[in-house]
Amino acid sequence: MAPEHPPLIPHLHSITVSHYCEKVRWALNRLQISYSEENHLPGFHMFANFKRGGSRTVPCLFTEEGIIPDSTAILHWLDQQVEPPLRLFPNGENREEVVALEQRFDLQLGPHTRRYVYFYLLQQPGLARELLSQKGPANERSLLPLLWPALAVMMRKSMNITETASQRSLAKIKAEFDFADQLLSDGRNYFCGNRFSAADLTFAALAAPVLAPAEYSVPLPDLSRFPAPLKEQISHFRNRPSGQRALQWFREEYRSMAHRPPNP
Ligand SMILES: N[C@@H](CCC(=O)N[C@@H](CS)C(=O)NCC(=O)O)C(=O)O
Repeated sequence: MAPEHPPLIPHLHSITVSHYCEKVRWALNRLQISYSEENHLPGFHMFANFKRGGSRTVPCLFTEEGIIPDSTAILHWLDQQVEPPLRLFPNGENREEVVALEQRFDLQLGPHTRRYVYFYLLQQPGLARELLSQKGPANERSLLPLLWPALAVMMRKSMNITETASQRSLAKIKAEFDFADQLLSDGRNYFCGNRFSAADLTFAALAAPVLAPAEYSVPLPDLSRFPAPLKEQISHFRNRPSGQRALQWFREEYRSMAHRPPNP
């Protein structure tokens, strides 16, 4: 007998351009999990989340089993929905290392790439508004020009976006790329073991603001529109070994591996 209600597919609340949301989208696509997505503009996302009992931040995933308010917790939950050979956190000996690296990049890379790039974007309101309002409800997009001054102040305050802090963040990003280059320096294809994992996905997704990959699921502006110092740093990071690898993962590992033979 058919169930009374078909199971609900996970519903993702996102800020379209957010790299933490890209991390979750990547996992959903990779694991071939059907989902719906509700894009919001920054600031408005909170009201949408609160209305459904969710968290302040996005990504926030609404599932039949409850609300999952953090990208790492979401990745772990998604992983449990698929068969072990497809999982992003392997069950074998590399598991602890993958868990630790995923956490590390989440805390030590994600906030810094975001702050560094926003420092420049907020100086170009036209470009910033264009980038932030590519998707999302029409009312939010139409209110954006009016609310922009207040929103820009709020973003600067909540992410501590100052010149000094952005330079500190740049140093932290370089330190994480040093660490990642070092891990890859023995010629391995992935950070842990011989297959793509949550560690690789998290590094690539959260490094994306300083790599501007063509495959990012939201079209990013042409580099020629970025201010010179940001453009220079993007070229620098794109040429680092770990930057090259992250760009390769965006090209080759974004989609499902269901059609490929599982790794041993
Ligand atoms: N550790 C959290 C970080 C999420 C986060 O910082 N999300 C940002 C978007 S990139 C956000 O919602 N910012 C708006 C706010 O803090 O109100 C995660 O992994 O989900």
